Amino acid sequence: MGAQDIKMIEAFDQPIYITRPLLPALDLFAARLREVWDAQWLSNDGFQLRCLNEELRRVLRVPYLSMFNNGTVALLVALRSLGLKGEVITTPFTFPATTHVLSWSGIVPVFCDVHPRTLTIDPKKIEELVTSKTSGILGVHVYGIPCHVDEIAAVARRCGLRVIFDAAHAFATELNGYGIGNFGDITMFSFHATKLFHTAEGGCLTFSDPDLKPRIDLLKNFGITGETEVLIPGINGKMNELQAVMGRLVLEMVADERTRRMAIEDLYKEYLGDIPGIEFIEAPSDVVHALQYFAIRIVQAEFGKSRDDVFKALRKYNVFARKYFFPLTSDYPCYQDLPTARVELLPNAHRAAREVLCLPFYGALDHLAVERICAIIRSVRNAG
Ligand code: T4K
Repeated sequence: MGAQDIKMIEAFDQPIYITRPLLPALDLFAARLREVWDAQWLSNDGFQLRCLNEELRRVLRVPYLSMFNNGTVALLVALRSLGLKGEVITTPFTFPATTHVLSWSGIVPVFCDVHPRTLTIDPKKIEELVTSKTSGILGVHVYGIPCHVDEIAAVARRCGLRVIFDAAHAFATELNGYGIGNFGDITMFSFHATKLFHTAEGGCLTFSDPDLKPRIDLLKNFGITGETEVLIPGINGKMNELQAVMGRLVLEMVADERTRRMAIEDLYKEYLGDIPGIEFIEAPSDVVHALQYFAIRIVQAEFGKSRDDVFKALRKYNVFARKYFFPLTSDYPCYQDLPTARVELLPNAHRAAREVLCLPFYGALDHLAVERICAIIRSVRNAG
């Protein structure tokens, strides 16, 4: 498609969003709800939750798992369960939740630049940020691309730090044949409606230390140990039975959704692959990747136009691509005065935040729509 063809591309009648949630057939949902009604049990370690817990433990291939009402509260509990305090080294290229949970826990976020290719926390730059106050590292498997887990483990061992991974984007990701939830001390998964696997809102923590299980379960249930005994200041992090019902039905749809997303990913690569200045963010070959987002980088010097030019053009055609993650969390007014938030210390993260764009990506996305989205992107390059 050439420059002259831009006029021929029509805007979409309906908005095309970055994602649409998987929704089970309503009659199946109603039938499962009947079980909940019959049991008259809506929350607090119910039957549906226990079933989902076991099903997810098998899918994620982890020894221990604890379900939560959302991923953010799960992260708060992860920090508390490991007793993290002082400073935690983390990435600014993430959703607000990752940085905010540190702040909510009275911990100072220490921003570390990201690796230029994987966009995850750069393991080579972590050690120089360690001080006597550092208690941990909080990495993000951004877009489902795994952090450099071995190098991070080595730094953590040398410096006596705990490691938490935010795997909000990395459901069922595998690294070297292991479920991604097996690395670090604790991993958090988000089950928000926008995630490939979801429970409308929800999340979980995975870990391999059996001693963490009772502690995490206690922390997410107010610290209650008995009818008349409360041991520690816990919070309400419990997933309810309606969320668990949704999750059990959505889980049955995940394999098919992954197949559909693979086909869409192939189409994007076919239609965009030859455009100078468009780069794909590829998972390494030893990774079974999440298929959560389809993110591209637009390198202005080669493409001729900026990421924001493409973003605005897509909006005109009713396509709601997203700039995950612009701005960096280190640029939020609440964090920008921290010593490690200085722009010159985070060059790779700033470049990524300027260049990335997440395109619509979900199984029900029509293949002709993908073709049209790619034609719009191509037309931006060709436009004068
Ligand atoms: N760590 C990381 C790295 C994360 O990315 C996230 C969440 C978290 C931690 C925290 O986990 P949770 O506490 O959320 O479990 C969305 C999600 O709300 C958020 O969960 C997610 N990351 C983030 C990357 O994306 P927004 O503000 O972009 O959502 P919103 O409402 O603009 O939705 C995006 C599009 O999805 C909409 O334009 C249309 C579509 N959509 C959305 C919803 C909610 C639907 O079609 N149906 C829906 O029900 O944050």
